[in-house]
Amino acid sequence: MAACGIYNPKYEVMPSEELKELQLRRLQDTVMKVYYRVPFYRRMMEKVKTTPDDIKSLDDIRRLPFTTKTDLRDNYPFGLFAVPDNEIVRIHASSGTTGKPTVVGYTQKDIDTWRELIARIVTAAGVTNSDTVQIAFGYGLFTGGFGLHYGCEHVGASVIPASSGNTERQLMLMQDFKVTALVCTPTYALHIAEIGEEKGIDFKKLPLRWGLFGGEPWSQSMREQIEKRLNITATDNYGLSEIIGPGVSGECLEQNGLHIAEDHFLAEIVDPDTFEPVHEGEKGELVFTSLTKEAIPVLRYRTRDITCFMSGECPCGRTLKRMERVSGRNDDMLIIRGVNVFPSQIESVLLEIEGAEPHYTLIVDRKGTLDTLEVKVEVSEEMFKDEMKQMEAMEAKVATRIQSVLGISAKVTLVEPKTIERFMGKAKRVIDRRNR
Ligand code: DLL
Repeated sequence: MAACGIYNPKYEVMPSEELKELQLRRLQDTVMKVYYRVPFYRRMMEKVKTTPDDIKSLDDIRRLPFTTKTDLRDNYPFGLFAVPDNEIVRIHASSGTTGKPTVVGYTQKDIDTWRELIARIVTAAGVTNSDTVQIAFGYGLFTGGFGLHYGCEHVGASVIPASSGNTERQLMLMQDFKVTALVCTPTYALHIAEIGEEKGIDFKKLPLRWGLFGGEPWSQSMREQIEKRLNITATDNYGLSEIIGPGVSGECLEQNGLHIAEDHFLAEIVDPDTFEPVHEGEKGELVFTSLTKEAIPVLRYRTRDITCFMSGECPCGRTLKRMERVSGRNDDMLIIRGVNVFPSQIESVLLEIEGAEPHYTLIVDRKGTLDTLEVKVEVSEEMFKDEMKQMEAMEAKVATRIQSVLGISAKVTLVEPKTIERFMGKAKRVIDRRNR
Protein backbone atom coordinates (compact mmCIF):
# COMPACT_ATOMS: atom_id res chain seq x y z
CA MET A 1 0.00 0.00 0.00
CA ALA A 2 1.38 3.41 -0.96
CA ALA A 3 2.14 5.63 2.04
CA CYS A 4 0.02 8.75 2.15
CA GLY A 5 1.21 12.16 3.18
CA ILE A 6 -0.10 13.96 6.24
CA TYR A 7 -1.30 17.47 5.50
CA ASN A 8 -1.15 18.93 9.01
CA PRO A 9 0.92 16.71 11.32
CA LYS A 10 0.53 19.16 14.23
CA TYR A 11 -3.11 18.17 14.57
CA GLU A 12 -3.35 14.90 12.68
CA VAL A 13 -0.71 13.20 14.83
CA MET A 14 -1.32 15.14 18.02
CA PRO A 15 -0.76 13.06 21.18
CA SER A 16 -4.12 12.12 22.62
CA GLU A 17 -3.72 13.98 25.95
CA GLU A 18 -2.86 17.18 24.17
CA LEU A 19 -5.81 16.71 21.84
CA LYS A 20 -8.17 16.25 24.78
CA GLU A 21 -6.96 19.48 26.38
CA LEU A 22 -7.46 21.31 23.10
CA GLN A 23 -10.94 19.82 22.70
CA LEU A 24 -11.95 20.85 26.20
CA ARG A 25 -10.80 24.43 25.72
CA ARG A 26 -12.62 24.64 22.41
CA LEU A 27 -15.74 23.01 23.80
CA GLN A 28 -15.91 25.48 26.67
CA ASP A 29 -15.50 28.33 24.25
CA THR A 30 -18.24 27.00 21.94
CA VAL A 31 -20.70 26.44 24.78
CA MET A 32 -20.07 29.93 26.09
CA LYS A 33 -20.68 31.41 22.63
CA VAL A 34 -23.92 29.62 21.91
CA TYR A 35 -25.24 30.27 25.41
CA TYR A 36 -24.85 33.99 25.04
CA ARG A 37 -25.46 34.39 21.32
CA VAL A 38 -28.09 31.87 20.23
CA PRO A 39 -31.41 32.12 22.11
CA PHE A 40 -32.36 28.58 21.01
CA TYR A 41 -29.33 27.04 22.74
CA ARG A 42 -29.81 29.21 25.79
CA ARG A 43 -33.36 27.87 26.15
CA MET A 44 -32.28 24.29 25.54
CA MET A 45 -29.51 24.54 28.13
CA GLU A 46 -31.83 26.13 30.65
CA LYS A 47 -34.21 23.22 30.16
CA VAL A 48 -31.51 20.73 31.14
CA LYS A 49 -30.22 23.11 33.84
CA THR A 50 -26.71 23.44 32.43
CA THR A 51 -24.66 26.63 32.28
CA PRO A 52 -21.31 27.12 30.53
CA ASP A 53 -19.56 26.87 33.92
CA ASP A 54 -20.73 23.26 34.24
CA ILE A 55 -18.48 22.15 31.41
CA LYS A 56 -15.35 21.24 33.34
CA SER A 57 -14.32 18.07 31.53
CA LEU A 58 -15.01 16.43 28.18
CA ASP A 59 -17.38 14.03 29.90
CA ASP A 60 -19.55 16.99 30.84
CA ILE A 61 -20.66 17.04 27.24
CA ARG A 62 -23.33 14.67 28.46
CA ARG A 63 -24.88 17.56 30.33
CA LEU A 64 -25.59 19.35 27.06
CA PRO A 65 -28.82 19.00 25.07
CA PHE A 66 -28.99 17.21 21.72
CA THR A 67 -29.77 19.08 18.50
CA THR A 68 -31.65 17.56 15.57
CA LYS A 69 -32.41 18.39 11.97
CA THR A 70 -35.88 19.48 13.08
CA ASP A 71 -34.31 22.13 15.32
CA LEU A 72 -32.47 23.51 12.32
CA ARG A 73 -35.62 23.46 10.23
CA ASP A 74 -37.67 25.11 12.97
CA ASN A 75 -35.17 27.94 13.02
CA TYR A 76 -35.17 28.32 9.23
CA PRO A 77 -33.37 30.04 7.71
CA PHE A 78 -30.87 31.81 9.97
CA GLY A 79 -32.21 31.39 13.50
CA LEU A 80 -29.24 29.38 14.77
CA PHE A 81 -26.55 31.70 13.42
CA ALA A 82 -24.20 32.91 16.13
CA VAL A 83 -22.68 35.85 14.24
CA PRO A 84 -24.12 38.99 12.66
CA ASP A 85 -25.14 38.68 8.98
CA ASN A 86 -22.21 40.74 7.77
CA GLU A 87 -19.77 38.07 8.98
CA ILE A 88 -21.40 35.38 6.86
CA VAL A 89 -19.52 34.84 3.61
CA ARG A 90 -21.21 31.67 2.29
CA ILE A 91 -24.48 29.84 2.62
CA HIS A 92 -25.19 26.22 1.72
CA ALA A 93 -28.26 24.09 2.28
CA SER A 94 -29.13 20.46 2.23
CA SER A 95 -32.34 19.56 0.53
CA GLY A 96 -34.62 17.46 2.61
CA THR A 97 -37.16 15.09 1.17
CA THR A 98 -39.91 17.22 2.63
CA GLY A 99 -40.35 20.90 3.31
CA LYS A 100 -37.71 23.53 3.69
CA PRO A 101 -34.00 22.78 3.35
CA THR A 102 -31.56 22.92 6.25
CA VAL A 103 -29.54 26.10 5.92
CA VAL A 104 -25.94 26.48 7.05
CA GLY A 105 -23.68 29.55 7.02
CA TYR A 106 -19.93 30.05 7.08
CA THR A 107 -17.72 32.91 8.22
CA GLN A 108 -14.39 33.40 6.46
CA LYS A 109 -12.72 31.48 9.29
CA ASP A 110 -15.18 28.60 8.83
CA ILE A 111 -14.40 28.52 5.10
CA ASP A 112 -10.67 28.45 5.89
CA THR A 113 -11.19 25.57 8.33
CA TRP A 114 -13.27 23.68 5.80
CA ARG A 115 -10.63 24.12 3.11
CA GLU A 116 -7.98 22.77 5.46
CA LEU A 117 -10.11 19.78 6.46
CA ILE A 118 -10.64 18.88 2.82
CA ALA A 119 -6.92 19.35 2.16
CA ARG A 120 -6.31 16.82 4.94
CA ILE A 121 -8.70 14.17 3.62
CA VAL A 122 -7.63 14.47 0.00
CA THR A 123 -3.97 14.24 1.02
CA ALA A 124 -4.81 11.16 3.09
CA ALA A 125 -6.51 9.69 0.02
CA GLY A 126 -3.40 10.09 -2.14
CA VAL A 127 -3.98 13.43 -3.89
CA THR A 128 -0.98 15.78 -4.27
CA ASN A 129 -0.12 18.85 -6.31
CA SER A 130 0.74 16.54 -9.23
CA ASP A 131 -2.86 15.41 -9.55
CA THR A 132 -5.63 16.58 -11.81
CA VAL A 133 -8.91 16.22 -9.97
CA GLN A 134 -12.29 15.98 -11.65
CA ILE A 135 -15.01 17.02 -9.25
CA ALA A 136 -18.27 15.43 -10.34
CA PHE A 137 -20.29 16.44 -7.30
CA GLY A 138 -23.02 18.99 -7.86
CA TYR A 139 -21.87 22.59 -7.44
CA GLY A 140 -24.55 24.62 -5.74
CA LEU A 141 -26.27 24.57 -2.42
CA PHE A 142 -25.01 20.98 -1.89
CA THR A 143 -21.71 21.10 0.00
CA GLY A 144 -20.01 18.39 -2.08
CA GLY A 145 -18.83 20.41 -5.10
CA PHE A 146 -17.57 23.62 -3.53
CA GLY A 147 -16.32 21.81 -0.43
CA LEU A 148 -14.00 19.45 -2.30
CA HIS A 149 -13.08 22.14 -4.79
CA TYR A 150 -11.28 24.54 -2.48
CA GLY A 151 -9.50 21.83 -0.51
CA CYS A 152 -8.14 20.20 -3.66
CA GLU A 153 -6.91 23.56 -4.92
CA HIS A 154 -5.33 24.14 -1.54
CA VAL A 155 -3.08 21.10 -1.91
CA GLY A 156 -2.07 22.45 -5.30
CA ALA A 157 -3.93 19.93 -7.47
CA SER A 158 -5.40 21.10 -10.80
CA VAL A 159 -9.12 21.13 -10.27
CA ILE A 160 -11.73 20.51 -12.96
CA PRO A 161 -15.10 21.70 -11.62
CA ALA A 162 -17.08 19.35 -13.87
CA SER A 163 -20.10 19.24 -11.53
CA SER A 164 -22.43 16.25 -11.77
CA GLY A 165 -24.31 14.96 -14.81
CA ASN A 166 -23.59 14.75 -18.54
CA THR A 167 -21.64 11.55 -18.18
CA GLU A 168 -20.34 11.49 -21.75
CA ARG A 169 -18.76 14.88 -21.21
CA GLN A 170 -17.30 13.68 -17.90
CA LEU A 171 -15.63 10.86 -19.81
CA MET A 172 -14.34 13.21 -22.47
CA LEU A 173 -12.81 15.51 -19.84
CA MET A 174 -11.35 12.56 -18.00
CA GLN A 175 -9.53 11.35 -21.10
CA ASP A 176 -8.55 14.67 -22.68
CA PHE A 177 -7.44 16.43 -19.49
CA LYS A 178 -5.57 13.37 -18.19
CA VAL A 179 -7.51 13.23 -14.98
CA THR A 180 -5.79 11.32 -12.16
CA ALA A 181 -8.44 11.63 -9.42
CA LEU A 182 -12.22 11.38 -9.56
CA VAL A 183 -14.40 12.90 -6.83
CA CYS A 184 -18.14 12.08 -6.68
CA THR A 185 -20.66 9.76 -5.04
CA PRO A 186 -19.82 6.05 -5.30
CA THR A 187 -23.02 5.52 -7.28
CA TYR A 188 -22.01 8.07 -9.85
CA ALA A 189 -18.52 6.57 -10.10
CA LEU A 190 -20.11 3.27 -10.99
CA HIS A 191 -22.29 4.92 -13.60
CA ILE A 192 -19.27 6.64 -15.14
CA ALA A 193 -17.56 3.23 -15.28
CA GLU A 194 -20.58 1.70 -16.95
CA ILE A 195 -20.96 4.36 -19.65
CA GLY A 196 -17.19 4.32 -20.19
CA GLU A 197 -17.22 0.57 -20.73
CA GLU A 198 -20.11 0.93 -23.17
CA LYS A 199 -18.08 3.43 -25.13
CA GLY A 200 -15.15 1.03 -25.18
CA ILE A 201 -12.92 3.11 -22.92
CA ASP A 202 -10.11 1.08 -21.40
CA PHE A 203 -9.66 2.66 -17.97
CA LYS A 204 -6.37 0.82 -17.53
CA LYS A 205 -4.93 2.99 -20.27
CA LEU A 206 -5.96 6.24 -18.55
CA PRO A 207 -3.83 7.95 -15.89
CA LEU A 208 -6.76 7.78 -13.42
CA ARG A 209 -5.43 6.47 -10.05
CA TRP A 210 -7.54 7.79 -7.20
CA GLY A 211 -11.24 7.87 -6.44
CA LEU A 212 -12.52 9.89 -3.50
CA PHE A 213 -16.12 8.98 -2.86
CA GLY A 214 -18.68 10.03 -0.31
CA GLY A 215 -22.06 11.57 0.30
CA GLU A 216 -23.91 8.25 0.70
CA PRO A 217 -23.38 4.80 2.20
CA TRP A 218 -21.55 2.20 0.13
CA SER A 219 -20.29 -1.26 0.87
CA GLN A 220 -16.85 -2.84 0.70
CA SER A 221 -18.02 -4.97 -2.26
CA MET A 222 -19.10 -1.80 -4.05
CA ARG A 223 -15.62 -0.40 -3.42
CA GLU A 224 -14.02 -3.49 -4.93
CA GLN A 225 -16.23 -3.24 -8.03
CA ILE A 226 -15.43 0.43 -8.56
CA GLU A 227 -11.70 -0.11 -8.01
CA LYS A 228 -11.63 -2.92 -10.51
CA ARG A 229 -13.71 -1.25 -13.17
CA LEU A 230 -12.03 2.16 -13.02
CA ASN A 231 -8.59 0.76 -12.14
CA ILE A 232 -8.17 3.07 -9.15
CA THR A 233 -7.71 3.09 -5.39
CA ALA A 234 -11.01 4.25 -3.88
CA THR A 235 -11.38 5.88 -0.48
CA ASP A 236 -14.43 6.86 1.50
CA ASN A 237 -15.01 10.31 2.94
CA TYR A 238 -17.86 11.46 5.11
CA GLY A 239 -19.53 14.63 6.20
CA LEU A 240 -22.80 16.47 6.53
CA SER A 241 -23.87 20.03 5.89
CA GLU A 242 -24.96 20.65 9.47
CA ILE A 243 -21.44 19.97 10.72
CA ILE A 244 -19.47 21.61 7.88
CA GLY A 245 -20.02 19.47 4.76
CA PRO A 246 -17.50 16.90 3.50
CA GLY A 247 -14.23 16.83 5.47
CA VAL A 248 -15.62 15.63 8.80
CA SER A 249 -13.82 12.30 8.38
CA GLY A 250 -11.98 10.45 5.66
CA GLU A 251 -10.04 7.31 4.96
CA CYS A 252 -6.31 7.19 4.44
CA LEU A 253 -4.77 4.74 1.98
CA GLU A 254 -4.98 1.99 4.58
CA GLN A 255 -8.69 1.95 3.60
CA ASN A 256 -9.57 0.85 7.08
CA GLY A 257 -11.79 3.39 8.80
CA LEU A 258 -12.27 7.13 8.48
CA HIS A 259 -10.12 9.48 10.59
CA ILE A 260 -12.30 12.07 12.29
CA ALA A 261 -11.17 15.70 12.41
CA GLU A 262 -11.34 15.58 16.21
CA ASP A 263 -9.65 18.90 16.74
CA HIS A 264 -12.71 20.53 15.13
CA PHE A 265 -15.51 18.13 16.00
CA LEU A 266 -16.13 16.18 19.17
CA ALA A 267 -17.64 12.83 18.22
CA GLU A 268 -19.81 10.59 20.36
CA ILE A 269 -21.62 7.38 19.53
CA VAL A 270 -24.83 6.89 21.45
CA ASP A 271 -27.52 4.29 21.68
CA PRO A 272 -30.36 5.90 19.67
CA ASP A 273 -32.96 4.67 22.14
CA THR A 274 -31.35 5.52 25.48
CA PHE A 275 -28.93 8.26 24.31
CA GLU A 276 -26.29 6.71 26.54
CA PRO A 277 -22.80 6.15 25.08
CA VAL A 278 -22.45 2.70 23.52
CA HIS A 279 -19.82 0.27 24.77
CA GLU A 280 -16.40 0.29 23.13
CA GLY A 281 -16.60 -1.02 19.57
CA GLU A 282 -20.41 -1.14 19.53
CA LYS A 283 -22.44 0.50 16.79
CA GLY A 284 -24.73 3.41 17.47
CA GLU A 285 -25.71 6.87 16.28
CA LEU A 286 -22.95 9.32 15.56
CA VAL A 287 -23.29 12.67 17.36
CA PHE A 288 -21.09 15.70 16.73
CA THR A 289 -20.39 18.91 18.61
CA SER A 290 -18.53 21.54 16.63
CA LEU A 291 -15.49 22.95 18.43
CA THR A 292 -14.36 25.81 16.23
CA LYS A 293 -17.30 26.81 14.08
CA GLU A 294 -18.28 30.46 14.19
CA ALA A 295 -21.34 30.94 12.00
CA ILE A 296 -23.47 28.03 13.14
CA PRO A 297 -21.95 26.09 16.00
CA VAL A 298 -23.83 22.91 16.88
CA LEU A 299 -24.17 21.11 20.19
CA ARG A 300 -24.50 17.33 20.12
CA TYR A 301 -26.01 17.15 16.64
CA ARG A 302 -27.70 13.79 16.06
CA THR A 303 -26.55 12.73 12.62
CA ARG A 304 -28.80 9.63 12.42
CA ASP A 305 -25.78 7.88 10.87
CA ILE A 306 -24.86 4.48 12.24
CA THR A 307 -21.25 3.54 12.83
CA CYS A 308 -18.76 2.63 15.56
CA PHE A 309 -15.36 3.88 16.66
CA MET A 310 -12.42 1.68 15.79
CA SER A 311 -9.77 0.83 18.31
CA GLY A 312 -6.03 0.50 17.80
CA GLU A 313 -3.53 2.62 15.98
CA CYS A 314 -3.62 3.21 12.27
CA PRO A 315 -0.35 2.34 10.49
CA CYS A 316 -0.54 5.70 8.67
CA GLY A 317 0.55 7.41 11.90
CA ARG A 318 -2.49 9.63 12.36
CA THR A 319 -3.68 9.67 15.95
CA LEU A 320 -7.14 10.96 15.03
CA LYS A 321 -9.75 8.41 15.99
CA ARG A 322 -11.27 6.32 13.23
CA MET A 323 -14.92 5.51 12.64
CA GLU A 324 -16.10 2.57 10.57
CA ARG A 325 -17.76 3.28 7.26
CA VAL A 326 -21.32 4.46 7.87
CA SER A 327 -23.57 1.47 7.31
CA GLY A 328 -26.74 3.54 6.96
CA ARG A 329 -28.96 6.00 8.74
CA ASN A 330 -31.31 4.98 11.46
CA ASP A 331 -34.07 6.75 9.58
CA ASP A 332 -33.20 4.75 6.40
CA MET A 333 -33.14 1.56 8.33
CA LEU A 334 -36.00 -0.61 7.22
CA ILE A 335 -37.80 -2.64 9.79
CA ILE A 336 -39.22 -5.54 7.87
CA ARG A 337 -41.25 -7.96 9.92
CA GLY A 338 -39.35 -6.77 12.96
CA VAL A 339 -35.92 -7.28 11.45
CA ASN A 340 -33.67 -4.26 11.09
CA VAL A 341 -32.33 -4.10 7.56
CA PHE A 342 -29.96 -1.57 6.06
CA PRO A 343 -30.03 -1.29 2.27
CA SER A 344 -26.22 -1.54 2.32
CA GLN A 345 -26.46 -5.05 3.79
CA ILE A 346 -28.56 -6.17 0.86
CA GLU A 347 -26.10 -4.49 -1.48
CA SER A 348 -23.26 -6.55 0.02
CA VAL A 349 -25.19 -9.77 -0.51
CA LEU A 350 -26.01 -8.89 -4.11
CA LEU A 351 -22.48 -7.98 -5.03
CA GLU A 352 -21.14 -11.28 -3.81
CA ILE A 353 -23.28 -13.11 -6.34
CA GLU A 354 -21.86 -13.66 -9.76
CA GLY A 355 -23.97 -12.12 -12.48
CA ALA A 356 -25.72 -9.60 -10.18
CA GLU A 357 -24.99 -5.96 -10.99
CA PRO A 358 -24.76 -3.24 -8.33
CA HIS A 359 -28.02 -1.67 -9.51
CA TYR A 360 -31.02 -2.56 -7.44
CA THR A 361 -34.25 -1.28 -5.96
CA LEU A 362 -35.83 -2.45 -2.73
CA ILE A 363 -39.60 -2.34 -2.64
CA VAL A 364 -41.20 -2.71 0.75
CA ASP A 365 -44.93 -3.17 0.95
CA ARG A 366 -47.56 -4.57 3.26
CA LYS A 367 -49.99 -7.35 2.46
CA GLY A 368 -52.59 -7.47 5.22
CA THR A 369 -50.44 -7.21 8.31
CA LEU A 370 -47.35 -8.73 6.77
CA ASP A 371 -44.44 -6.71 5.43
CA THR A 372 -43.07 -7.81 2.11
CA LEU A 373 -39.71 -7.13 0.54
CA GLU A 374 -39.03 -7.32 -3.14
CA VAL A 375 -35.46 -6.98 -4.37
CA LYS A 376 -35.22 -5.98 -8.00
CA VAL A 377 -31.73 -6.48 -9.27
CA GLU A 378 -30.15 -6.11 -12.65
CA VAL A 379 -28.22 -8.99 -14.09
CA SER A 380 -25.22 -8.87 -16.38
CA GLU A 381 -25.65 -9.17 -20.17
CA GLU A 382 -24.18 -12.69 -20.17
CA MET A 383 -26.50 -13.87 -17.44
CA PHE A 384 -29.48 -12.31 -19.17
CA LYS A 385 -28.75 -14.24 -22.33
CA ASP A 386 -28.76 -17.49 -20.36
CA GLU A 387 -31.59 -19.91 -20.19
CA MET A 388 -34.66 -19.24 -18.06
CA LYS A 389 -33.68 -22.12 -15.81
CA GLN A 390 -30.43 -20.46 -14.91
CA MET A 391 -32.14 -17.17 -14.18
CA GLU A 392 -34.55 -18.92 -11.85
CA ALA A 393 -31.67 -20.63 -10.11
CA MET A 394 -30.03 -17.28 -9.59
CA GLU A 395 -33.18 -15.72 -8.14
CA ALA A 396 -33.35 -18.57 -5.68
CA LYS A 397 -29.69 -18.17 -4.81
CA VAL A 398 -30.06 -14.46 -4.06
CA ALA A 399 -33.16 -15.11 -1.94
CA THR A 400 -31.37 -17.85 0.02
CA ARG A 401 -28.37 -15.58 0.69
CA ILE A 402 -30.62 -12.75 1.89
CA GLN A 403 -32.44 -15.18 4.14
CA SER A 404 -29.25 -16.57 5.64
CA VAL A 405 -27.42 -13.23 6.07
CA LEU A 406 -30.31 -11.01 7.11
CA GLY A 407 -32.85 -13.50 8.37
CA ILE A 408 -35.71 -12.30 6.18
CA SER A 409 -37.39 -13.73 3.16
CA ALA A 410 -37.47 -11.64 0.01
CA LYS A 411 -38.97 -11.96 -3.42
CA VAL A 412 -36.12 -11.56 -5.87
CA THR A 413 -36.82 -10.29 -9.36
CA LEU A 414 -34.02 -10.22 -11.89
CA VAL A 415 -34.39 -7.44 -14.41
CA GLU A 416 -32.77 -6.66 -17.73
CA PRO A 417 -29.43 -4.89 -17.80
CA LYS A 418 -29.69 -1.08 -17.63
CA THR A 419 -33.34 -0.89 -16.66
CA ILE A 420 -32.92 0.43 -13.13
CA GLU A 421 -32.56 4.19 -12.80
CA ARG A 422 -29.00 5.59 -12.63
CA PHE A 423 -28.08 8.46 -10.32
CA MET A 424 -25.67 11.34 -10.82
CA GLY A 425 -25.68 12.21 -7.12
CA LYS A 426 -26.96 10.28 -4.16
CA ALA A 427 -28.85 7.12 -5.08
CA LYS A 428 -32.45 6.46 -4.05
CA ARG A 429 -32.84 2.73 -3.81
CA VAL A 430 -35.77 2.15 -1.50
CA ILE A 431 -39.45 2.42 -2.26
CA ASP A 432 -41.45 1.99 0.92
CA ARG A 433 -45.14 1.69 0.15
CA ARG A 434 -46.23 0.79 3.64
CA ASN A 435 -47.13 4.25 4.91
CA ARG A 436 -49.23 5.47 2.04
O1 DLL B 1 -23.45 14.61 1.74
C1 DLL B 1 -21.66 16.02 2.52
C2 DLL B 1 -20.69 15.26 1.70
C3 DLL B 1 -20.52 15.62 0.38
C4 DLL B 1 -19.93 14.25 2.26
C5 DLL B 1 -19.58 14.94 -0.37
C6 DLL B 1 -18.99 13.58 1.51
C7 DLL B 1 -18.82 13.92 0.20
P1 DLL B 1 -25.52 16.20 3.21
O2 DLL B 1 -26.10 16.40 1.89
O3 DLL B 1 -25.91 17.10 4.33
O4 DLL B 1 -23.95 16.35 3.15
O5 DLL B 1 -25.79 14.71 3.62
C8 DLL B 1 -25.24 14.18 4.78
O6 DLL B 1 -25.11 11.97 3.81
O7 DLL B 1 -25.63 12.37 7.31
C9 DLL B 1 -24.94 10.64 5.73
O8 DLL B 1 -26.21 10.07 5.96
C10 DLL B 1 -24.68 10.69 4.24
N1 DLL B 1 -23.24 10.52 3.96
C11 DLL B 1 -22.35 11.46 3.62
N2 DLL B 1 -21.14 10.89 3.41
C12 DLL B 1 -21.28 9.57 3.61
C13 DLL B 1 -20.41 8.45 3.56
C14 DLL B 1 -23.09 15.57 2.40
N3 DLL B 1 -19.13 8.55 3.19
C15 DLL B 1 -25.59 12.72 4.93
N4 DLL B 1 -20.92 7.24 3.89
C16 DLL B 1 -24.93 12.10 6.12
C17 DLL B 1 -22.20 7.11 4.24
C18 DLL B 1 -22.62 9.34 3.99
N5 DLL B 1 -23.07 8.12 4.30
